[in-house]
Amino acid sequence: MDQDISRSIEACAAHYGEDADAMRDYLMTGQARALELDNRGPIRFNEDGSLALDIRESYSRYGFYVFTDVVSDEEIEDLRNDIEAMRKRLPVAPDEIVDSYGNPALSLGCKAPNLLWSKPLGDPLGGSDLANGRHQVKLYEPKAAADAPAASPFILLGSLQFSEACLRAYAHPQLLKVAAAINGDDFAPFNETLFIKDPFLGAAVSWHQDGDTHWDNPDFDEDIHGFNFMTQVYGSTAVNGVWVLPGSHKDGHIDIKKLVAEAGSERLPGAVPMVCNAGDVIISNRQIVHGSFPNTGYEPRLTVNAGFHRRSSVLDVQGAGIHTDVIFYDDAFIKERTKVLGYGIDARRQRYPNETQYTYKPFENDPTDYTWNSGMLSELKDYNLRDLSI
Ligand SMILES: O=C(O)CCC(=O)C(=O)O
Repeated sequence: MDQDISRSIEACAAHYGEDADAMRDYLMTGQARALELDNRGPIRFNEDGSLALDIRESYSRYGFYVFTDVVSDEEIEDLRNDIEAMRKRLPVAPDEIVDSYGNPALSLGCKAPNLLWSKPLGDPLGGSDLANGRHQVKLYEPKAAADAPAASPFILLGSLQFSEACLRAYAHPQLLKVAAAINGDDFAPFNETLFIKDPFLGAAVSWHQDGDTHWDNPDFDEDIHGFNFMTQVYGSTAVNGVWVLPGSHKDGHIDIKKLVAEAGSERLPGAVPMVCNAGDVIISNRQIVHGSFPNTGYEPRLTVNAGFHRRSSVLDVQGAGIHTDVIFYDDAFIKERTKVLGYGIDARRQRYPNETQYTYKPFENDPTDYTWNSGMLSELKDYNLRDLSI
């Protein structure tokens, strides 16, 4: 990990009052343990295209794996520039309809949920009924600086409709090969989201598991609720990153209130932070117990999240109603939702003509024209009404 975060560990501890020492110790112990795990390195495939067995096994053992140096510096620069430009076009405050230029804000008129705000260093989901109540406890909300804004951007759902760089990153061929290796050649999308953790502002996401639908499915297994790719635009640290309980993705639906009560604090024993550099991509099982503390450090984190499912987990399944209304997902619905992948592959081909593009099996005999033209982003408006929320 390239970032020296000792200053941020101190800054973070200083936000925790009488728990300062406990927090400092938790961050340092967790970071050291995370770096000892054998679950990081470049993406590797066997000659037949299958994912290297040790990677598959390590991902299965821990429930997450850090793929290093996946996204090139050039692409990271594109993402940073595009996301910065996009942020200037977000509404200037939660109830405003104009952006920082005084123009209609980017997300104006969208029917699907998109930008979520939080009070600085808050935990807006924790202990609430939001997202079917899956964030069972509220994390400590440190006090933000007196000059902090009243609210800051926290999560942006449906991100591909707002950023061509995100659309291209979505179709990264190595990542799509991993998606096929884990979820089959006919893998299906989940959703795409930005998690925004600005220094001294970014909100917490309380401990939770993402899955909602298949806990009691007789065919339940560790991969049935899919996974997220978390591309790091600035890197991820013990202070600003997501923490996980390694291996918990195999343990079914977990009573997190009980875990916290038994621990006597929100600092769950055995958890580790997902630490990595800009350009690294974490694959994280959606069933793993995970969460992030408010960003009380100096380094920003911006995660470009994109999730994928097994087709059998979503086909002819009633959705959980977390990211969209409760909807029954049939083949036509999934096909429509998958169009963004076709556009992403073509957008990427145009930007990186020398790269071998990913061939997505279900498109092979599909007559749909996935040609991408710059300026077509508006046609993706509200595409996330079809998120496959399970
Ligand atoms: O990025 C974060 O802080 C939280 C991510 C998360 O909870 C998720 O991807 O499900």
